[in-house]
Amino acid sequence: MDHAADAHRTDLMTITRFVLNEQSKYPESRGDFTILLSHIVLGCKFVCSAVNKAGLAKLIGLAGETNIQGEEQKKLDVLSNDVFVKALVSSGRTSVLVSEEDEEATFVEPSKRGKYCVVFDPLDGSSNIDCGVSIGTIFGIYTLDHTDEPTTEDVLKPGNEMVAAGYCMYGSSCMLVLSTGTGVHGFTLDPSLGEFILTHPDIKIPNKGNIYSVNEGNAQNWDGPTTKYVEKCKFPKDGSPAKSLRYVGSMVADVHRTLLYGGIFLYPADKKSPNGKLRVLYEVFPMSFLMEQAGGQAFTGKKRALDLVPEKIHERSPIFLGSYDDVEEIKALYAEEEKKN
Ligand code: AFP
Repeated sequence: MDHAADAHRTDLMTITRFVLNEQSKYPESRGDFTILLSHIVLGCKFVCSAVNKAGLAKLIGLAGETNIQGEEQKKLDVLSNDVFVKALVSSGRTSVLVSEEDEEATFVEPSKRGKYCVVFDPLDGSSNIDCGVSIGTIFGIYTLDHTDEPTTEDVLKPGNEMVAAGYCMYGSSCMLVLSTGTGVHGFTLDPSLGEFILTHPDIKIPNKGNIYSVNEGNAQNWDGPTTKYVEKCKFPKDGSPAKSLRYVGSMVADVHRTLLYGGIFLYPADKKSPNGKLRVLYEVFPMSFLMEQAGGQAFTGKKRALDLVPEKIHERSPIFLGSYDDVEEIKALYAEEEKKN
């Protein structure tokens, strides 16, 4: 047995150690955020294990219910939602929860309330479950000004007021990507230890990328700027090479690749869906927060995505996010269009 190697293996930056280190920078901190995060981490580990076992456990399949979006819910969606709601409530650090799977916000009973609100999509990309493609959990965290009588207004805040955001991707490895407002850090689950280990410190998105990611099947319904932008990606007139197209159809996977390799992810408005498809609170905001923290940008077609103020908890918005210079190009096309009108 190589004891020296084993000893070295224990000097790992686990996610808990990382967050405790961050916490020590704020002497007034009482550890509430660390506790909340440890419950989110537990939820992610649980869902990861369920996703890995899905085929074996025959969890795959329809649960026979439809969610508020009118989509058929899969068993794993139901399970993941239950897991996260229970984990968040039992943390004793939350007051309001908004989940993609629940029509109404959940208000935590007074004895278990804490100062945080969590918005989340427990299992995003669930139409990919049956074919084993990467799926994930997305979350964003707000701080409440009070805990006496929380209302939905407490989560209808712009994304720039989020204190933390992240996602966990259940793919070839299980990876949790987190930002508490001081950069973006990636942790990979070591299944033998059951711990998330810091493997991608301080992720920075390249300023420009050579990949664009969009559902081109919707092209006939796009507006002018999106059509022009994608045309430029395929037939650049400035002599630069054409961009490659990559699209999984699972936001966590598409955004994760964009964050690591650079480029742009687009879910624009179209004639059929004038507000796009993706949800502001638990898809657009957390991913935009991460992109900005990594040095990229996130734009709605009208404004900086994090400046949106949602009016409904399940509101949608078009979104263009990724490398700074790539998003700059689409912003210029929308600005041109606005000048014409
Ligand atoms: P599902 O959860 O229904 O698979 O939707 C996934 C998603 O919300 C997001 O993860 C993808 O980026 C986007 O929808 C894909 O949408 P299209 O199938 O319309 O391209």
